[in-house]
Amino acid sequence: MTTTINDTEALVASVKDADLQRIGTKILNDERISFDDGVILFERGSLAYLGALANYVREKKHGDKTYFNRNFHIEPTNVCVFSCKFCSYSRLYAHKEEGWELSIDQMLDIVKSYDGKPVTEVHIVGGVHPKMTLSFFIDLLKAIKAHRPELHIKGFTPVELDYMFRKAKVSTEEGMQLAHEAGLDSLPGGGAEIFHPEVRKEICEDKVDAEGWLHIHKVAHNLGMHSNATMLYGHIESFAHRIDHMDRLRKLQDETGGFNTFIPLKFRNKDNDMSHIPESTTIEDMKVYAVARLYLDNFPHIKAYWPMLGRKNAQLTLSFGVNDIDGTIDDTTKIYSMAGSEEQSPTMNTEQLVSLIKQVKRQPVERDTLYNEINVF
Ligand code: V47
Ligand code: SF4
Repeated sequence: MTTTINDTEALVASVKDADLQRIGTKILNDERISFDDGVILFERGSLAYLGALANYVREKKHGDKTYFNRNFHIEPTNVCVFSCKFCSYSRLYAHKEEGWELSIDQMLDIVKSYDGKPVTEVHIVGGVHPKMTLSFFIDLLKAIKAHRPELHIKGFTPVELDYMFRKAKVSTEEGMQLAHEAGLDSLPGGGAEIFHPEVRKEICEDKVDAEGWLHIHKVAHNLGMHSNATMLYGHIESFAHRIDHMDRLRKLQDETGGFNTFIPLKFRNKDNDMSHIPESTTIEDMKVYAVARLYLDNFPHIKAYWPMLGRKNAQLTLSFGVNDIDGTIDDTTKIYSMAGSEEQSPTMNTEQLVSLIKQVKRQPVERDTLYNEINVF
C-alpha cells in the first residue's frame, strides 16, 4: 500500500485551512461528510490533499486490489429520438438512414462470436429507437439467455427503459419485472448526466429526469438487481451541481444498497453541440475521482472508464480513489471514439490490462459483474 494511516494523519494535522482539516478529520474518523464539505473539497482541496484522503479510503476498503471485468458491448442502434447536446453518437430519428439498427439475429451473432471466450458480461446500451420496443428487447434478452445462460446481461439505461415502458403502457414495476424475468440481470450507469434540473434543461432536457432515473434504479434494486451510476462532468455544471448529483445517489444507496459502482465520465467535446466548451484538465479529472471516493462513502466501488480517459490517466486514477478499471472490452465500441476519446480503438487484452495495473503497484483482480473474484494476478 502506498499510503499509511500515519502519513495521512500527519497530513491532515498539518493542513492550514481549518475547514479542510475538519473534513480530513471526519474522513479519518470514518464520519460522513456533508454537502457543504463536498463543495469545499472541490473549491479549496489541493490535488495532493484530495488524493491522499481518497487513497486512504480506497486502501481501507480494498487494499491494493484493482478490479477488472471481461465484457463486450452490443449497441443495438445509434438512432435516437432524443437530442442531448453532448452526444456525438446518435442520429436523430429524422435522419435514421445515417444510423444503424441491428436485428435480434445480428445481435445474437455478436454474442455467438464470443463463444468459447472467457467473457462474463455483455453490456447492452444504445440510442432510443422508436421501433425497438419492450417486446423486441424481451425477445433479445430471451435469445441471449437461451444461447448462453450464464452470461450476465447488464443493459439499458433509464432513458431507454423509461421510453420503452411508456410506449408499452406498463408501469416501471411491471416493465422491470418483465425485463428481469426475460434475462436482464443488472443496469449500467448511463443516462444520469447531471441530475440538477438547471443543468439538465440545458444539456438533455427531453429525456428522463432525475426523479425518473432514480426511480427506475430503485425499482431494479427492489427486485434484487444491482446497478451502476455515472456522472457526466466537465461541461457547464458547478461544484454544487456535482455534489447534488452524488448526494441524490448517496441517499438512494442508503435506502436500497443496490449500487455497485460509481463511474465519473469526463465530457469529451468532439463533434457535438457542446464542442465550444473546453474539456476538463487532468488535475480536475483526478479531483472528481477523489471527491467521489470521499463523498460516496456507501458506494463499494469507484470505476475509471479507460476508453474515455486514456490508459495513462486511468492508471493515475488508481491513486485517486479508483479501485476498478473497465474493462477488457474486446469489441470496438463507437460512442466514445465518436466523442473524441483518447482511445480510438478501445480494446485491451487481459495481459495489457494486468500489466497496466501492476505498473502502478496495484493488485489486478478479475471479477464478474457482481464483484465475485474470478482470478487474482
Ligand atoms: O449516459 C455520451 C456518456 C454515457 C458523451 O455502467 C459521453 O458499467 C463523455 O453510462 N463525452 C453512456 N461522455 C455510457 C455509460 C457507461 C460506460 C461504461 C460503463 C458503464 C457501466 C456505463 O456516455 C451516457 C453519457 O453520459 N456520453 N456522450 C461525451 N461527449
Ligand atoms: Fe440519445 Fe443517449 Fe445520445 Fe442522449 S446520450 S441523444 S439519449 S443516444
